[in-house]
Amino acid sequence: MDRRQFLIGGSALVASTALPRLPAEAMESRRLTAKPATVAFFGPEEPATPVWAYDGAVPGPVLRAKQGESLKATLENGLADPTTIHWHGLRTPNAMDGVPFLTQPPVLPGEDFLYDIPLQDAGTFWYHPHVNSAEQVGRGLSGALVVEEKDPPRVDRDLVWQIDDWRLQEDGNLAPFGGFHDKAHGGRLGNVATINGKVGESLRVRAGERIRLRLVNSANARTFGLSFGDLDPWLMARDGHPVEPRRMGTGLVVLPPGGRSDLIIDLNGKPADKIKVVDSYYSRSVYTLAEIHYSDESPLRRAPLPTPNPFPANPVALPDPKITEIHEMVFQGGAMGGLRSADYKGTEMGLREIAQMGLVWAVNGKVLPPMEEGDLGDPMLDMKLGRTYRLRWRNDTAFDHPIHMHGHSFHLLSRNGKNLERPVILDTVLIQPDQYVDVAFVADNPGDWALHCHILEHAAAGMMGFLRVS
Ligand SMILES: [Cu+2]
Repeated sequence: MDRRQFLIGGSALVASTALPRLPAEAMESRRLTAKPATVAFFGPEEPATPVWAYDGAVPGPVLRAKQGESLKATLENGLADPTTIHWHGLRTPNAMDGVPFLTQPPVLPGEDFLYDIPLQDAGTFWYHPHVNSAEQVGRGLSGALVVEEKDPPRVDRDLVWQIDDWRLQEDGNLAPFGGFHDKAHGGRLGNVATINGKVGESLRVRAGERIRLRLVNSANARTFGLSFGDLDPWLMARDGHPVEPRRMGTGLVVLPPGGRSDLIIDLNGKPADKIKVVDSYYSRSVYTLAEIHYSDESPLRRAPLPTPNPFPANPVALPDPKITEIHEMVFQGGAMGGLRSADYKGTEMGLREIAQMGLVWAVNGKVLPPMEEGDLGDPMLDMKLGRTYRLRWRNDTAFDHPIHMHGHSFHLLSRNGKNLERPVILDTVLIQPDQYVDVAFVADNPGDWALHCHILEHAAAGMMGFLRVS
């Protein structure tokens, strides 16, 4: 029934102009069950894909909680393998960080584990296993985590796009995991991209709407570089942390694996317009990731909305600018990287010998041991609680590396020695070949914290170590 037929002849509903206050979500206290499931990426006519999923869905449920409250989630392991959950981007107590052997024993099949995390920061985060991550995340175990501000910015709708890619075979199965080629090159790049587990997402919008779009890249290895036609989105936050709002224009919204961006998009087009969202990060494979379709409805409001206010800052400590000592970490190795040999547990070894152990990357001339039981190696850096540290991460390889630090968010200061015009706080920074970045942070969270490349095949092949704060 179209209720508009009851409007008095010649009348139209008055366009609403005020932005609504979205209802606050209740604090999450829930179970998350990791277990096998199947999904039909291309509909019921095509072969289904066996996946591993939280609560039977790919991606897992969007968890919503409020800043200042606690996230309580019990992981129930219904897999045949041990697992954990890492809460990517949250500055958690060390015991809640989900890194096997470093911060907790892995959760064995049939067992469960309660994660109880005070939420200091608002923003867009995500969760995924940290055990055999390349396979467990690659098979579908991941979900978005939204921590709402105490007084959320007003928008008409608050949406999550969890972006992923999959390496699918024609029979519907995921291609086998663990290939050495992926480890030594750009990681496991997929052949099918999805948004919220769907191929060919089509977002219905109404002219005049203002939406907040939370982008999460949960792919193992693919960086996405998105453009939104002439929508000219506002970039509002990266990795959960607010930035000074700025128009993206025709610039790409770049999301490395593990990275997030919050956009505000004012849908200033006309009813029935269509917009293509294009991924062009890799110039050799440019494709349409999604479409945005305006409905035929009359515009929700007539006048454009003003510039959005910046989101409130999170309580991240400011690094002490007087600290100038730089700790350099040079990432080396991989295919075409020119590394001939490196130290492994005190012995200099040729790259071929190292590769026989499934390892192919090194940091400062050392191959980091796989972080397994009783074989964690030494911290890459010992830090004193409360002090500011400046790290320089240098990419001396032929591939991109999105470097991710646990337990802290860092200030990105410069790229290749050039200070950033606009400061950003991140937990994952994309470093391209022959680039280096300087980051700084206050080591204010005690414990052993993983530091690794978020191309998960790289992390599995020696690009994962840890920092100690004590
Ligand atoms: Cu890497």
